[in-house]
Amino acid sequence: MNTNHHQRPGHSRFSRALPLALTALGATLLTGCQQANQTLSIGDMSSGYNREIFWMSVWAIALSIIIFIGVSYALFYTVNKFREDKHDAPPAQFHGNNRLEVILVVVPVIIVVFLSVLTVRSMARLNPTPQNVVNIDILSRQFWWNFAYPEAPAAAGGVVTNGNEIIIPTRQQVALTITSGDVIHGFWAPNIGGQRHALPGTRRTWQVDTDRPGAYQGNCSQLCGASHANMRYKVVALEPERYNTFITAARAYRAPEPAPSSAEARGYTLFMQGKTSTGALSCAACHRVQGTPAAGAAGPDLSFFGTRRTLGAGMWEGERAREMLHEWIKHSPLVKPGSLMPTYDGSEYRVNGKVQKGGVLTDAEIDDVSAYLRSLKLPEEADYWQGTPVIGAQGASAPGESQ
Ligand code: HEC
Ligand SMILES: [Cu+2]
Repeated sequence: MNTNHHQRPGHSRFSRALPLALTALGATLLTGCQQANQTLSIGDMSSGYNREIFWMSVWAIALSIIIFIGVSYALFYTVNKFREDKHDAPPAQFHGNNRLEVILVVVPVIIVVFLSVLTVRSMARLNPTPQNVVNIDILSRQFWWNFAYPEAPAAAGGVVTNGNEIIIPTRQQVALTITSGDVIHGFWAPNIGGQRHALPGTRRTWQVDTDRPGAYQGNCSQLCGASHANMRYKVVALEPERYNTFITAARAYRAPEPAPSSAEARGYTLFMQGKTSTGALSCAACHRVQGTPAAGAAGPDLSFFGTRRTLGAGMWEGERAREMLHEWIKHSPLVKPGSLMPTYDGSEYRVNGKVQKGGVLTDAEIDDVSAYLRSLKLPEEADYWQGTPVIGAQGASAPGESQ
């Protein structure tokens, strides 16, 4: 049907469609990035890390598109031009073409070298010499996180530490040093950039940053056990002045002393001593509360628990977290599979496959302990949730609004 197959292939339709396709692709990428600023995404351009990775991808993708078009063109051109024709004599045969072979080796080498240079440059930019950085140590354990500030010693002893909520300054490089207390976990807060594995016995440091204040969602990104998907955290980025207010208050913080014979005071005693008559273990054995004798390290730091908005390593947030606190203390392994916190309703739970039996606290006693925990508040001006927009959460909420 096509008799003019010795003509040059008709590529005018192709060349007209190409700019259209590229424009569509560009538009998709751009709108994608705009939305990404409000959701859980590596396309969040507030992060220098993400910007660097984005522009590297643009180069890599652009090169790939150029190569794809070049190769496709050569392919279709050749197939069309040298199509077999019954009436043609066999085409002239030739062997070897030095010029062609050199080109086919040199061009890919140039492309690979170019991409390597870009990669090394990005790596160097993402980890500049550690000056003027904020250092934070991350400890990951089944199934929770501790964030410690080695440069912020607390007046009450130890360093400022927060469980499951990490506070960072905006517009500054933050050097995170991660390790694991048990199996391999993964730190992954897409909006601030940079995923890292937490390996037991190893400390690994990398840098992240963001220009925009907000509370960003973080998750464990390495399958680590029953509650891997419930091993979450919040990255709360504050303007530098607010960050400094937080750190200053956190350094000076001592857990408030409960008024005599209040619910908080009864809760304090139970928290510190447990209840031997019913076998209820002391909370202080596993949890630290800055400015009290509680210095346990088997569970997340609870120093500012009253200021926190999450519970169960980010399983619940806001109002829901408040509602769940009683249930949590009563039997956390029931509401969070694999939780290594004992039960306080006498029910059985497992630690490393071994069945254990929890001690007992009455509902009233649990309410007293909850009241004590809620009293563990940073001063108002250091409340890092106040007015912080929540970004990338399931039910993203407006500034200051409680979910
Ligand atoms: C044997 C150690 C141990 C004891 C004793 C213990 N906990 Fe825990 N606790 C943990 C662990 C481990 C977690 C983290 C569980 C998880 O998220 O997977 C935890 C988590 C918590 C959390 C949630 C923190 C957050 O930000 O998600 C609260 C609140 C808490 N414990 C309160 C208490 C109270 C109150 C008591 C005493 C009545 C107590 N714990 C006794 C080990 C313990
Ligand atoms: Cu994990």
